[in-house]
Amino acid sequence: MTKYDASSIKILEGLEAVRKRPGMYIGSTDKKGLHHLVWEIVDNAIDEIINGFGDTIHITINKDESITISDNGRGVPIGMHESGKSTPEVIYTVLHAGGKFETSGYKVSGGLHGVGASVVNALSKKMDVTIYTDGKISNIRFCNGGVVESPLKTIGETKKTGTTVTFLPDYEMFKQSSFSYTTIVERMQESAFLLPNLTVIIKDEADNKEAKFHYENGLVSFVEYINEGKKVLHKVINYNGTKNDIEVNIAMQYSESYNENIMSFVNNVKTSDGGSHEVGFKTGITKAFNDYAKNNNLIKGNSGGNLNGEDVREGLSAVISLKIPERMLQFEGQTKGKLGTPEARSITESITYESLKFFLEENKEIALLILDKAMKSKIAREAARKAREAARKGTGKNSKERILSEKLTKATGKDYSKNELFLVEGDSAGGSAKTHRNRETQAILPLRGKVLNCEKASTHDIESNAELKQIEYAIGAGLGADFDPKDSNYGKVIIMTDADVDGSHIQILLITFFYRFMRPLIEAGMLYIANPPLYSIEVGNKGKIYIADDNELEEKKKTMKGNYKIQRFKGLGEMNADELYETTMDPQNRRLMRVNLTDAALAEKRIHLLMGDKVEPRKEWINENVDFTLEDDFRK
Ligand code: 28F
Repeated sequence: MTKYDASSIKILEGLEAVRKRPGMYIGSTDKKGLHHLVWEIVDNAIDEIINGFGDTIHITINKDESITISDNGRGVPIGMHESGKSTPEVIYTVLHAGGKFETSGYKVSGGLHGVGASVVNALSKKMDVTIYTDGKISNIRFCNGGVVESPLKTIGETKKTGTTVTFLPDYEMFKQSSFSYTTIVERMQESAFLLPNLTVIIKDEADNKEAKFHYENGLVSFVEYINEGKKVLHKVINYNGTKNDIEVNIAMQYSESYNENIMSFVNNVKTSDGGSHEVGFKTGITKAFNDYAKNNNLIKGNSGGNLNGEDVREGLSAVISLKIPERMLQFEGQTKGKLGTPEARSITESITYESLKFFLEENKEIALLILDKAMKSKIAREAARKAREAARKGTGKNSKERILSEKLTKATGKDYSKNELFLVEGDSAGGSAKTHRNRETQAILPLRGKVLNCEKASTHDIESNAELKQIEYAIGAGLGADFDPKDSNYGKVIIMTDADVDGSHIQILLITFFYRFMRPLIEAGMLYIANPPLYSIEVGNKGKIYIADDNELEEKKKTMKGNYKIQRFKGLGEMNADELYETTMDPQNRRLMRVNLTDAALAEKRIHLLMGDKVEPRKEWINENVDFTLEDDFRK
């Protein structure tokens, strides 16, 4: 039996504090917060492996929506703690016990990492810890947010070592009540790329899915994975170096695409907002290519000087991984996803510059291929800018006003931040939207059919595409490197399509366009998708109610009495102008979804998969993700 002494009461109070304000400990209680619980336990297993003990992590999503994570490390020590409790009991109930165990040498104290296994316990209905060590199998169980249900006891003998943790989150505290196999797979695959001696096996018992990751070639495999399906210009370049205790490891490769895709990690944790190491990397490659071009007389005097950063990053995929001692770690930004450490900039820059300089000298053919691409980017960029400037000023057939006057119905209000641009599928829906809109704040731009697939488009291609040029001019904030969301004529850009497969496709195509050419607009949270209702129900003469989706319809039907008429909207065009405004455009009633690139690389990878040349992976992906999970994953 558990004795409730003073220290136990203190512990329970600590756990209660977590349950009162989970957001303080795990950031949020949405999908992200729920999975934070998993990362918390997984990171302990990874730490043990980084320390040189064990090499395999198993993750199983169980049928009852609990999750089991195990490693084959040394096993959590099972001895008694000075408090009189077993070490595992302390680790899983005392807040910050071991707080990211000091052993690993490279801790990441930025962000929410390492809040401790006790936080997971506090937010779980059940937690079961089984430890294989000292020839014994030991088990301890908790319930209801960290209450000891069964203290540590020996339950068998074993020659194995390791730790297995199963927990069932208290789903009443979360907005989502199941784990996402895809989310776990994506994150663990990333870990496997970063730790070449790690093997991860993930299972979903409910769906009979399984994945296994092990990448002996680490970052090189990571970049190959990012560039899968693209036409690459050369083998992956991989270099590393250490200065002042900072370890730099980088893999990079150019492809024929026009995208730039740089991902960075510090102590195996992703730095989503970049920071000093990325800045150093970018400066390093820009210098190395410019020096090489000059030394080999490849930049002609009159064509106007250096290649800029944008030019040398066109078509570049790179993964940057740094190991920084804890005492030198600095993180910035709201989510602490940006590295601040100043030394990381100069060290990454000099290691990049020296390594690349050497590589280019040794690999003339590759150097010329990349430089040729960068020069073309420079020329295209300059031509595009000139064309845009001419269009902005001009009055001729290419003038901005002329191009827009044909299609755009402007908002009359002058407070740009309050104005909204609706990109509407089809002229008929566009017509309805024009008729009944808030004239002051809402502008309408109808789109004809499918827009250009921008996966492979260059800035020049956009300039010669009437529809995309209309969008560009309507927003009025430039394109690509010149784009600045502060110049946007609209605070919200809203994609409004039919709720069918074609509509979804148009959404993906438009998101691809914005992702490639106006990414800061997405980052600023200014891109949205409108959600037209799927059904309306009419009850006698009491008027209509609108129903968002099938789930809501089922719920509603249960409450309906007497006669009623259900109508399914096949498209925006089936609604009259009033209905369209009331359900989908009126800020009081509409349900907008914000397009959110939490993981640009993933989106990039997906867009590539869905939009690229290869048909098979696209089919496979769509088959695996029915119900258009894609849209969902672009959003929070
Ligand atoms: C499924 C999750 O949590 N694995 C872990 C270890 C190993 C040790 C340890 C963990 C000791 C005193 C803190 C073993 N032997 N997987 C895991 N494996 N924790 S968590 O020690 C915890 C510290 O307080 C371990 C020797 N030293 C450390």
